[in-house]
Amino acid sequence: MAPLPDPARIRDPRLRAVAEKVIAGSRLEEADALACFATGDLLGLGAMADWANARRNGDRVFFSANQHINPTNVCVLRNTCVFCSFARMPKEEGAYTRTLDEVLHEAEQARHGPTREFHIVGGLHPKLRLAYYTEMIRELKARFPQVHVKALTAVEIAHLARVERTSSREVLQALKEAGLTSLPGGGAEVFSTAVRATIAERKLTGAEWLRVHREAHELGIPTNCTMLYGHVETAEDRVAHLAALRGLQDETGGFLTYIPLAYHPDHNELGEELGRTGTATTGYEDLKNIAVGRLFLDNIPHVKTHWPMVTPFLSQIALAFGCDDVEGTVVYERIYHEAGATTDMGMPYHELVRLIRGAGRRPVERDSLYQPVREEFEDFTPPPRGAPRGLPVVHAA
Ligand code: V47
Repeated sequence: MAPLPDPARIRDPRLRAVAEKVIAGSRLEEADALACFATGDLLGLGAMADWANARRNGDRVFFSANQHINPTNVCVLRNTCVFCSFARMPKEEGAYTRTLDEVLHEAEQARHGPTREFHIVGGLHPKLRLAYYTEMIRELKARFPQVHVKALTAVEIAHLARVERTSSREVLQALKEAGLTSLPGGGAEVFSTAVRATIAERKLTGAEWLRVHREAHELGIPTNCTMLYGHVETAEDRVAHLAALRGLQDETGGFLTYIPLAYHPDHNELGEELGRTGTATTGYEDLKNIAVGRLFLDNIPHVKTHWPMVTPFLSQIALAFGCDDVEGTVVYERIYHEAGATTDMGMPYHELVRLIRGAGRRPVERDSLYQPVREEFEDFTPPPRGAPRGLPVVHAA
């Protein structure tokens, strides 16, 4: 267990009252979260979040052997989600839509790796029907029965419901019957109506995003949750967003992990408007978002760092700032690389183990439901130099 944060050693006096609550296990108020976002005492904040995480998760850090698959980048919101660099109009250069065989082929390419999760998200294609996705999930489960399928954001679920002229609950039910395990947390962005009007005008509202997740939880489908930060949102917007996530979790208990997503400004309209390139957020902001997430979301079991966005280096540091969950092997990441991320497309399995161990933590390979898959790495030998990067490496089960 990390050493207890001593309120007397926290430099920012406004954080001392927060530290007392954290130690007592009392829930933080929105004003506490605002004080955390406002502080310059990053190490004091980190010590509190590290302690809160250690109390819950000990020194275990979870990761998954997963493969991201993006079946299409064609999206009806292409011109209105101004922060996104991934989406294309149907006839625009670079637009693609995979056939089912192509998706299966992409999954087969990583078959030699120990994949335990397919993470499937994409654009809102105007013509793709629900059957395309149910068939995809059925075929993947038939060929890879041990692999969990985490697929389709709340935004895609609501879009499919519109295409099919049915309810989002019906869509979720059909996907569950096909073999869906859980939903990823994308599409939440920031729930504030004013922010959404600026960055994602025609996307479903925050209330609708929460409704789809509530429905999933009621159907026994656990989900993840996210917040996109580092664009035009204020600290108040962030805290209101976190409060809404915490409120739903109080009702349903269906969220597995919270992932703060750092905005990337390259090749999108918003980045141009803001005059930013490269990295929009700073390491300070990235670590604060992890720490505040851990402290405020006292009812969500895990907080995940998305290394393709914030780099493996910062993800490793995040493990001392309240984070117990690292994005997995990924294999081939497209969404953030379109937006300027300079990280590798995927991370070999042994590098994830090394990254977690290097932070003095205990790696635990998990499945999509956070059940441990592998905790012993004594016999673990990294692959020979020159092994392909971005593809998971074969290891003993
Ligand atoms: O909703 C899009 C974000 C999300 C940009 O559930 C951008 O385990 C930064 O939600 N800069 C989709 N972010 C990805 C997502 C996710 C990622 C990893 C793990 C999980 C999980 C979920 O990507 C979108 C949006 O918030 N995004 N464009 C951009 N330019």
